[in-house]
Amino acid sequence: MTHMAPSSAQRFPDGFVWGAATAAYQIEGAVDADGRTPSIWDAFCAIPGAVAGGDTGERAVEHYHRMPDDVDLIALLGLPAYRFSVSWTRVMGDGDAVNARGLDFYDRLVDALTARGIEPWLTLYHWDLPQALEAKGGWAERDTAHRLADLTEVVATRLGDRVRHWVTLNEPFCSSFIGYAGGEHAPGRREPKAAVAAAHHLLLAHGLSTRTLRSVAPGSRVGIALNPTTILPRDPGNDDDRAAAVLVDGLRNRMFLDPLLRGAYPADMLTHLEPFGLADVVDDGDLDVIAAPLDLLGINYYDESVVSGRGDGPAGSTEGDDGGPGRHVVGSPWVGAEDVRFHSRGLPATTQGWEIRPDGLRDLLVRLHADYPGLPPVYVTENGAAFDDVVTVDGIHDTDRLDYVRGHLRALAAAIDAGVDVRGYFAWSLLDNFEWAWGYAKRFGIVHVDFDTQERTIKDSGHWYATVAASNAIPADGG
Ligand code: PNW
Repeated sequence: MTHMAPSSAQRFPDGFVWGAATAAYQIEGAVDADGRTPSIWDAFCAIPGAVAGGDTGERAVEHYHRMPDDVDLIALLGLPAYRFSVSWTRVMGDGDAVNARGLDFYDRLVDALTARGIEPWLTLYHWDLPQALEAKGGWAERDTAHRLADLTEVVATRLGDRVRHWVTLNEPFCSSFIGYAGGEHAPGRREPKAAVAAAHHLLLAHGLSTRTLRSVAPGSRVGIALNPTTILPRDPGNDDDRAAAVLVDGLRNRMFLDPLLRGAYPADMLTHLEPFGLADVVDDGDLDVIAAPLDLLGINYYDESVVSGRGDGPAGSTEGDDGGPGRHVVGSPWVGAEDVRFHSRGLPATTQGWEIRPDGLRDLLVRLHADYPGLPPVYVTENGAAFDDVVTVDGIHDTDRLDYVRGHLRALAAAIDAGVDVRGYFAWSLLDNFEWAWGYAKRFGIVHVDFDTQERTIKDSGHWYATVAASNAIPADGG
């Protein structure tokens, strides 16, 4: 990099929250332990070609058995907050009955965190629907929303005395459109109408869970983690490209932001998704439930997208790659917009081909602040990058990941300067882990995991991030 480092440290506002994030299926392993039953990800991993390398979460990084050591690692990094998710099928088994041994694990985790002064941020749903519920139709069924509220009640009743920060859902765009239309994520269905129903039922589940949290764990702070991003037309002067960008922006961003923050689906999405039954699944009163006030908005940020209405790029993929990382053929998550093309800009990219433009984070946050008056306080609930690690005798010098995080933190500071109320940042991820359809081929950790020995080693990015958290600032020397 040739740009000059800022001459003085960039400080963040007092009380800014620094943390790292994980998700249950990506780290826990122990899929049969203590009464856990299969989720859609266990079932999806068994489909030949669904996940690169035939990888599964069966072992993952053994967090279920190494939890106390992993919590020590968070303490060693000096991070004041840790975002994790609860495995639905550990806590509720096949659906109705509470599985005490599974719930005990999260009780121990929360105790371990609070004993070390680490604030738990609990995500209720990070993609691991019980397979038993999928067998009944999954998120395409309205009843599933009520089942998540049941889980919320169980978890909040047990942990609500110690957990003050709750995230209902992680990235409902992915759980609905990628899981039910694109098929690149579990449950691997390619049914556009089911995906649209799933999107609404996920939002409803968020609203019902929020309501439950208000009554069971009063005083807690409740939010949702979305993954909005900027959708740019390849040629801003081309009508087709501009129209494609508006459409993709609708499906990825406004479909979720508008019901939550404005209490209504966007008019253009109601029209666009009319043939796919959106209006049919929305009952009277649903939007009031969905739009209940939030205490915080989680933003997971990785990259931007450039689209055109036609052309020579790969059709309908999520991130510009043609097809999934596994070998099976995946469809398009872009319901009714399957002809949209995604393009690269030739920028430096991560090993997933996700192009790096840190200022995109600032631009996104400034836009959200402008478009949604009354935007709740924002926390970046995920940000990070997949790069290959070179393990050397004197450490893991992941300069590329460190640069990525530093660039995005500078962009975050710029968003705050521009008036956006941003109050925290969680690095994705604490540990290298099971990266969904990419399996173990992509590493996001600020801590390296040897997938054979399970040994954990803090990377340079992790050491650097620890200094940021300790000083509440990006160091002046840039190093
Ligand atoms: C997010 N896409 O996943 C998830 O919240 C994490 O669990 C995941 O490990 C992380 O980001 C890195 O991928 C995404 O294709 C997966 O648009 C795919 C997409 C977006 C987010």
